[in-house]
Amino acid sequence: MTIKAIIFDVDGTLADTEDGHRLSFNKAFAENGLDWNWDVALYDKLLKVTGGKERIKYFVETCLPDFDKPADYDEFVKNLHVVKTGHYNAMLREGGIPLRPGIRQLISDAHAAGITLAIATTTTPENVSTLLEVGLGRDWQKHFAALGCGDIVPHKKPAPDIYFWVLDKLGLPAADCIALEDSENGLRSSLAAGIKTYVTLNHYTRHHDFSGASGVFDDLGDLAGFYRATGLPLSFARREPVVR
Ligand code: XBP
Ligand code: MG
Repeated sequence: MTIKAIIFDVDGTLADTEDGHRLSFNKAFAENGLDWNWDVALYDKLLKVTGGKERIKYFVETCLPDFDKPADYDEFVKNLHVVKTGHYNAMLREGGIPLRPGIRQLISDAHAAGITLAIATTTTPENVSTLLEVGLGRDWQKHFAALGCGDIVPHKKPAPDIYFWVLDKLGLPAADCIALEDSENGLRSSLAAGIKTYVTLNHYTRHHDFSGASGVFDDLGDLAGFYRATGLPLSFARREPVVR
């Protein structure tokens, strides 16, 4: 199999973003006079549901059965999510959420080798562009041939919709691509689209079931090992200074 494209998940994969999301949700709740507070343990459970708006509704349904829903509940949730996204983007712009080890080098090595790169994520396009502008520079979009984000598809991960959308945009069969994910929902989504998938772990997903993954890594700090495991036609020439 010659890998023609790498499709990247975003949250938890390109960067360890979920605590940034969690703190931003809490700021939005406080700003709207809600005494809701998502700590790490609760957020770990709520991450079962992908999508920030869907996650808020899941929280209300499962934790606040007596919550007096406002007349236009959808609008209420949408507004909370807009406020949350504002806080999250401010956190990104302050440089608070760097790319994970090896990600920048992998993107630059693969792009230079002519491998097509794409994004398949549940989060919003705004969150992706701010994260990657900070992490890769203003011209970050030059690296990616397709950006599959958030509400562009009717069903979020673990449904395969976002990966089918990206494959269609790339005009490539699943067999020519690999995906990089961090969570069980993400892996189920990419596998359901028929895409060979590698996983990098984080503290929210370490306990997830990664059956079906072609490889599971703590992170991409050892890019040479990742290139060997995936068969990516890339030679790893360390260019980033090794921080001792
Ligand atoms: C992870 C998600 C997202 C984020 C929050 O997305 O499920 O919902 O948790 O971002 P990924 P939003 O597919 O990149 O792992 O509030 O913008 O949804
Ligand atoms: Mg993810």
